[in-house]
Amino acid sequence: MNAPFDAAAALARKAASHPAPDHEVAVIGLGYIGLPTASVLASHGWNVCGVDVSESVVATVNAGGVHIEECDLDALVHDAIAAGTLIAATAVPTASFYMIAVPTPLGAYNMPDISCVETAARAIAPTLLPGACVIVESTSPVGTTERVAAIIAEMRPDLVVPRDGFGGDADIALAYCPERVLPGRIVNELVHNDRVIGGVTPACASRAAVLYASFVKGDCLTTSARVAETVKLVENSFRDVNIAFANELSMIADEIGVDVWDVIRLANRHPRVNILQPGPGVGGHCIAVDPWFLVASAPQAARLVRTAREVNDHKALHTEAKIRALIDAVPDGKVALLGLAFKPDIDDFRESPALEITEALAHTDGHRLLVVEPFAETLPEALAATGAQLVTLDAALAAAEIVVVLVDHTAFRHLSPSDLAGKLVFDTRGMLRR
Ligand code: SAJ
Repeated sequence: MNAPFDAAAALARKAASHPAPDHEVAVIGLGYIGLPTASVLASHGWNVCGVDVSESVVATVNAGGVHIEECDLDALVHDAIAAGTLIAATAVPTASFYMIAVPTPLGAYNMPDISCVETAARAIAPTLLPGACVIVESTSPVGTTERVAAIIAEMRPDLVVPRDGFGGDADIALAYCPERVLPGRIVNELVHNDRVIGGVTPACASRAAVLYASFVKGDCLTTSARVAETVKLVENSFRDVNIAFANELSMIADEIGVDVWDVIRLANRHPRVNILQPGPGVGGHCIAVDPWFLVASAPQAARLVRTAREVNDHKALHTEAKIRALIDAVPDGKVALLGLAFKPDIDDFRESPALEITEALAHTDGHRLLVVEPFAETLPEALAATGAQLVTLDAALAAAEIVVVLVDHTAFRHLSPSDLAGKLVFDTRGMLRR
């Protein structure tokens, strides 16, 4: 009896039977995920080329520097460049493994924009040798890996490109493996988190798993590309829905006149209840964005996910209205706004509800605003000409009649009721209760 055909082994044989490519791994996109991943791979024995459209990013990385703030990243990049295992370039080289880690922003009407992934696929296609493996890491709507396969198939009719349900002898592998790391802990979580690796075929998943198994200490779990795409969107939607519950509770509590922090603290003493924390809204480039990709994938069915997004977006407007009521209660009083970042102890202001609220208030009352943000050296562009001032915490507390906690940065957590005596205080994060 013949042994069953092993497509993954056949792919590996194809890769070995061709001349060695320029690089073992090409990482397309040197941003928050691509650069840490490229340098972690380079520190695990791979010969890596990081590719970016920005010449200044490429120059910075080739000089051993970083253009983003992330714990442990600078040393990792510096060492990999010095060792010669990592280089950066603007053109895609021939490689054994290609990893696409480019942005997938929200376009008009909250629809995902995957044009950067499509552009990356078009740049990779001409360089592919038989045996190569292309992996998409960018958070993507369901079906994106199949779209990448279609682009490659169209541009490279000489290659047998795998497709869903195809069990035969493909020339390349295509897979989806979502990043799931927390900003501030990226380098650590890249290595220690479990990974979900979805292949267009099972052989594609096995081939991609070879790359991840070389540096991941968590489990590498293989599945189909569509499941892996859905898993990523579900993870961030789960968090968004749960934060929306906490935010909705805070608005219900306002209406019925109870303290939401007391309600959550006491409800969480139930052994199977774990309510998250309300805040001024939800920010960042993941939780506030990715659920829309799930909605776009199944608009009629994704009712709860859509509503959670709307509740969390509405919470920022609700918070702004409550601050305006305080501003109106103290005519001409100065207002200290503590924090602009999207979450504590981070210098990232993307989709930040604190920034959105501050901008809205600055439109009408800029001259009354004293902004305190330890992670900013100057005010963001949108606040620059509004009359709002960036000041130290001490200066803000000395001058302000109203104090609003928008972000619970560690630098604010020592504040006690006596520091705020005589002022109107609005703590959107429950920081002063902890
Ligand atoms: N927030 C609350 N209440 C809470 C928890 C968070 O209001 O109880 C707010 C935060 O202040 C912030 C927003 O939610 O504005 C998002 O913060 P986060 O810490 O939940 O998430 P991110 O955006 O820093 O990272 C998330 C993570 N996903 C999950 O926790 C499911 C991370 O693992 C993902 O890799 C990342 O998104 C991503 O890139 O998708």
